[in-house]
Amino acid sequence: MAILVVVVQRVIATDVLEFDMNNKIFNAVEDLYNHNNVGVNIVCKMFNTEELERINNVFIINKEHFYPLEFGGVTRWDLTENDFSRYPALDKGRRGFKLIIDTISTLTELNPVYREKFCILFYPEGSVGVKPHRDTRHSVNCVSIFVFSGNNSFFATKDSACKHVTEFFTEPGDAIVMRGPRKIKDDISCPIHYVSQVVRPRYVMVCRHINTEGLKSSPSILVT
Ligand SMILES: O=C(O)CCC(=O)C(=O)O
Repeated sequence: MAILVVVVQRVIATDVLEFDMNNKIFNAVEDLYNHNNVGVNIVCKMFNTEELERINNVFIINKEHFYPLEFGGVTRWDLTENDFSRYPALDKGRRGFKLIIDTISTLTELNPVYREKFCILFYPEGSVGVKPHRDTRHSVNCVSIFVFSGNNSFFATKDSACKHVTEFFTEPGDAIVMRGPRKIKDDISCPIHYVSQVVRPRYVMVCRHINTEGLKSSPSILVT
C-alpha cells in the first residue's frame, strides 16, 4: 500500500512538472507570430542543474568526438543522429524542441516541408558574439536556442537600424524561441537578432526546421 502511494505521488509530481513546462511553453509561444511583437520569447528553466552539468560535460570531456567549424571567433559543431544516441543528454534538447514545435502547431499552421537541423555554438569569454542578422527564410517555423552555459543577453528587433532593440537576459537552462516563416505565405520572417559582448563562455544548442526547396538562393542577411 505504501509503495502504491509513493508511486502515485511520483506520477502526480511528474504530471505537475510537465504541465508546468507545457504551460510555460504555451505562454512563451502564444504571441510569437503577432505582427506587433518582436518575435522572440524565453522559456525559463527547460533544463535543471544536473542536466546542464551532464550536457556541459559532453563538450568539456568529449570535444574530440565532434568536428568543429570556426567562423568569426565562434565554434560550431553540427550534430548527427550518432551524437544523439551517444549522448542522451543532448537528446533532451531535441525533445524540448519537439515540445515547442508541437505547442506552436496547436496555435498556428506550420510549414510541413522541413528537415531538422541541430548544432552547438560555442563563444569563448570576450567574444564579440554574433552580428545583427536575419536567418535565411529557409529556416522555417521556429528556431529554438537552448542555453547550456553563460549568462549573456540575446537581442532582437524589428528595426533594421537596430535603434529599438529588445534585450532578453538568458541564463543556463533557458530556451530562446524565435519565429520563422510558417506554411502560409506570410511576410513575418525571422526577427533581426544578435549576441554581443560575451562576458562568460557561452554554449548553446540551436534547433531548426530547414525547408530545403531552393536552398542555395537564400543566404542569411547581415544587417549593417
Ligand atoms: O548564440 C545565439 O544565441 C545566437 C545564435 C544565432 O544567432 C543563430 O544561430 O542564428
